[in-house]
Amino acid sequence: VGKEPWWKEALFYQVYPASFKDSNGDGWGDIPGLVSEIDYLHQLGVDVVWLSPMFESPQKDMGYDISDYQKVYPRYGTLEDVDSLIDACHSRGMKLILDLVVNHTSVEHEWFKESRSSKSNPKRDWYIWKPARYDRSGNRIPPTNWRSYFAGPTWTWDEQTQEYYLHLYDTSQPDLNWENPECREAIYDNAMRFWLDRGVDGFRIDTVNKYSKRTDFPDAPITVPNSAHQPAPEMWCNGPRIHEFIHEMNTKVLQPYGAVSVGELSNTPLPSQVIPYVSAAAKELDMVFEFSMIRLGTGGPFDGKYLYRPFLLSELKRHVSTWQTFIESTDAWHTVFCENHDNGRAVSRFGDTSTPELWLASAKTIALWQVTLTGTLFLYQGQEIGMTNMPAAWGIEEYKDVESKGFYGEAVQSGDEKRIKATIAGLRILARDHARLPFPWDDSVPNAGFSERGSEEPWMRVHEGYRELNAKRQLADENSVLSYYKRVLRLRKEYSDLFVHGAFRLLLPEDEALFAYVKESGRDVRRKTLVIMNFSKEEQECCLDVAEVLSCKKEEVRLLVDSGTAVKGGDCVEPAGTSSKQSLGPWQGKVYVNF
Ligand code: ISL
Repeated sequence: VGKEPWWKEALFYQVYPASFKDSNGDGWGDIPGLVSEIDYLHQLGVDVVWLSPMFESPQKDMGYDISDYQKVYPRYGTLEDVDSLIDACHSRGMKLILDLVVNHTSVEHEWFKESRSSKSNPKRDWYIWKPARYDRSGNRIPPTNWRSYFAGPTWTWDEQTQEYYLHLYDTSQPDLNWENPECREAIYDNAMRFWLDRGVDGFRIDTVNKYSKRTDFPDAPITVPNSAHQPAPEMWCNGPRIHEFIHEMNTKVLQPYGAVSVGELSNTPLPSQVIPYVSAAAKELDMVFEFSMIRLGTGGPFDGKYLYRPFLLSELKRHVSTWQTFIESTDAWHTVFCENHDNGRAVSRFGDTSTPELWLASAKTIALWQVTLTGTLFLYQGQEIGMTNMPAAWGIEEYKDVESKGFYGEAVQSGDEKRIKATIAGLRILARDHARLPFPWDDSVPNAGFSERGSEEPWMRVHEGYRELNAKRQLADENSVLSYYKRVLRLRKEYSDLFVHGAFRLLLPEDEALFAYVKESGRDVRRKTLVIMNFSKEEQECCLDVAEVLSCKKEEVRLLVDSGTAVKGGDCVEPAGTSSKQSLGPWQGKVYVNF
């Protein structure tokens, strides 16, 4: 579509380095391992690899706690390995983006070590330090009552300098002080220009809406009774200077390098709040991740995140529709994703894993759903083979994530048996750990091709379903989830005016089994597509008259995709001419076009 930026139609693929491919048998994935599988990604149709943090880190939050922006965590490799990765991508016409984590560093970062060394250190003001308060009985209490994301207060006391430092996440992740201009310059130089100069093409920007905090540091209103620490995102999300800061980052770094950017916008649920970040005219970010859809089923992000709340398909559709249409009549752009390293697997959350047939059908329909939505599409490693959550029988000790442990620990501390049970049940669906299991490359014993034979235990246990569910097997099977992804990803590009750019209209909003929408081309309003998917395990009758919805004659309707048809090679395009009544089998999806 004319002079659209390249990244609108590009396929992005997130690699979580610890879990992708281990080349040296130490039980952790690494960059040489990723390089060795770059053709796998290329053949899938990936245009841009987004690599989650591979920087030096004590790994309290799997690399989102960085102790040196310019060093590679030794288990992941070396700077030279990153150079090889850049070459491997560029020589295939692909790009590489890194994770930019600059809301906070690790406590092990030199900047923080200096900052905490004394009140008069020149870097003292690079982090957020505050004196204690005292309650009526004279006990020391933190400067505010804010609760952190991973449980507990957002403040940690420093004995040596007798002040508290702020951390929205783990106590080992102190927040940088973006109010300090020197600190901002150091971030741009150290964490951004350094990598852009080496040839990296841009960044996924972590927690991009949290740099500007309220500087009067008020207490949050009490919304969780009997708790010392209160949810307080309004004190630090979308804060007073946030747009100024991001605009500065854009004009000083992103724009001069032509770097692509996608910002992570949690706790920003309103389109009116999101638009300023992604409006092209604002010159802040190219794209953002918005979380309403992916947060379905979770409780509040603070105290109750893992208290699972079942949801209806109509709710899911409402969120999708809101975010599909919010960019219309603006110059903003949107992303499409249903997985990342912070969420349970899509097929376990939105699909059905109760039988192998339902797993296969629902994984394909999730693929069809994602590839037919407007925006830039992001896949997370393993989504393309329909990876599932860890087996329900695995014990709580398999959950290694700092957030899982924080919420579970808090439940245990409460001594409330019901809450402990509910938290475990919630973790089984929602925990961030599920997406972090080693990638099953093949059926080799013991590590599914993730690590060499006879090597160290992988840092997380391999899913025992790997003999059936692995990439090698799916590559050889044209009816696999992987083969299906490849085909529908090709169609997404071929008909990008409809699938990547089309105007979305939800049909049957109240239907709790069928997910149907029509999309219209901006190039030629007569070109339309209808997507109908059965999001249930029962057969469904659909009352839509396909020709009428597509505003064409019955003979002009073509069935472009039918996820229920076993494909015998070639493309899945079949001529149709269709009756008005549609019947869809369990998790079957169909796409019709009128040309
Ligand atoms: O609900 C949340 C956490 O419970 C989110 O809103 C969270 O703030 C958001 O997903 C931020 O995540 C990112 O930064 C974190 C890191 O742990 C995540 O892995 C990363 O994606 C801190 O760096």
